[in-house]
Formats: sequence, C-alpha cells, structure tokens
Amino acid sequence: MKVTVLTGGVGGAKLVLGLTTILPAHAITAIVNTGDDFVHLGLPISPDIDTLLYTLAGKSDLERGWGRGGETWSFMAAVRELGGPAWFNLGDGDLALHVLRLAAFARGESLSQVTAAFARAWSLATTILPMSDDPVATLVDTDDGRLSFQDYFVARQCAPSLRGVSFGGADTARPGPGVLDAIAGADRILIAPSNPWLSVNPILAVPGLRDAIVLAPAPVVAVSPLIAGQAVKGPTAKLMAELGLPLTNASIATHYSGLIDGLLIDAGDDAGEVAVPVARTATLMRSLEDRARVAQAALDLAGALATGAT
Ligand code: FO1
Repeated sequence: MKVTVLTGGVGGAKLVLGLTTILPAHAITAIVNTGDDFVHLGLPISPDIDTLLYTLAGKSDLERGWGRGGETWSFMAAVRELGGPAWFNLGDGDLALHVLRLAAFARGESLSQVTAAFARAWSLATTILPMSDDPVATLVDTDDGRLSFQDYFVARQCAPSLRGVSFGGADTARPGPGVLDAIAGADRILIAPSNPWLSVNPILAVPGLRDAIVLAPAPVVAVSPLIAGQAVKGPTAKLMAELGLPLTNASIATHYSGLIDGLLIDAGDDAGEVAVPVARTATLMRSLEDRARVAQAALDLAGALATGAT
C-alpha cells in the first residue's frame, strides 16, 4: 500500500505523523508545499519542509508547531542587539538547517537533494518531496496591497483582509523529482488538513501536478481543515470569510471539486451540500492517537472508494 500525501504547515505534518504510526514509513510519500519558502538574512528558509522534518523526527516544538523543541535563541538575541530584523525568529538549532541548506545550494545541490539528506540524517523513512525544486512564492493580495507570504503570515499575523492569492514563478516551475511518480504510483492519495488556499493550492499550481492527481488511478481523499466552521489553527476561516465563502465543508469540497473522491469531516459536522462521499471522525489532532485515528479514517474512506463500497 503506497500512500501519497499533499501537505503544508502544522496540520499537514500532524496527519503525516499519524500515517507513520499505522503504515510502514517507507510506504508514505509527502509532497510538501514550498510556496512559503523565502530568503531571510541571506538564508533559504523552507518552513513547511522543516516543520515536517521536525515533526517526523520528534524534534518539533509541540507548542508552536513550527521550529525545534527545546530551542535556544542566542542568535536572535545577538541579531536584535545589532539592530537586525527580529520579526522572523530563527532558533539556534533551526539555524543549522538553513545554513546547511545554503551550503548545499552553493554546492549546486537541489532542495530535493538537501531535504533527502536531512531526512537521512534523522533516519526518516518517509519520503519527503518538495513540490518543486524551482522557486514558487505564495503572494497574498490584501487591502494592504500584495504581500509576500511570510510578511502576511508572520510580520502582520494574517491581519490584512485577503483578496486573493497567487504563486509567483508557478507557471515555469517543474514538479520536483519523484513527485509525478509518487502521484501516479500511489494506491491512495490524501490531501492533508492544510490551508487549501495558502498551503495546498501552491502545490496544485505547479504545472502538471493537478492533472496528474486527476488522472491518477488512486482515490483522492481530503481531510477538511474546518471543525464546526472554524479552523484549528491559522487563518483558514478568516480567509474564507474574506473571500466570501461560507465556512462549511461544502466550501472545502467545492474548492477541491474535480480533484477529490471523498472528504473526511469532523464527527460533529453535517455534510451539507458536499457532493462527494464523506466519512466522519473527530478530526482535532492533539495526541498521537488523534493523529493516527484521523489518518486511519482518511485511509478507510479512500479504501472504500477504491472498492466502490461508497
Ligand atoms: N511563524 C511565526 O509566527 N513566527 C516566527 O517567527 C516564525 C519563524 C519560523 C522559522 C522557521 C520556520 O520553519 C517557520 C517559522 N514560522 C514562524 C512559521 C512559518 O511562518 C509557518 O510555519 C509557515 O510558513 C506556514 O505554515
């Protein structure tokens, strides 16, 4: 059983971790959003890749969701002393990822190569594939103008009202190595409960990726990022309201229409006008058991769809 997951952000990493508790890790391939990537203080930052690396390695900060647990901040204290930018926090341990990634790029290595090297260093058997090795920058059009993703998400804490999202460089980006094979060869394809507009759409914007998923023989199941019309974390609900979308699972299903065969929603939610088969479980993922339950429920729905049982 080979499972391929489209993921970004903290919620996505939780689902992938849940999958590793119910499947052998080598059966799992994560295609990760890189639209949040940016260069800060000359360092290449890949937040969604790093969040997944930390989460699978058991090194993530469980409070924040991003960055390393048990982090120290001497570097940032020195940056502040010297009047450097303090809006984006780079922990001392986290810094190693960015410095080594910079060195790898300087040696001509790709994001996929350096990501695989990090995964090997931490003995991670899950395959972690950047959606592309070419730069794709998520840009957010707001009532404060067009903002880069981290400016919107971190510097401004998602306060500006969102009008639209675009992906700079997407039209010339190529799917990363192994990405199309991971989609075509999957027995199940999952879309994690990541922000559909900010974390999944960048992946679907890479030419050829969306079509590959549509044409893939595997059933495609998305896990709704909404619970009772609210997002667990991050700006999903606020963004949907600003786009004039009802905060419902039907809006999520419509967003993914033509792409998904089923939607996993929270046990307390009604399906409303969701046009594809739904399954339910408590989708809030606090504990490792929660992550495993949601992953299992998503796989069960995909399995039922594969056998035509639903
Ligand atoms: N998010 C914040 O809200 N504040 C930060 O200072 C911050 C630093 C940071 C450093 C490395 C990293 O991998 C992620 C970091 N994040 C921070 C989270 C990041 O902005 C988000 O994880 C993604 O871009 C959206 O999921």
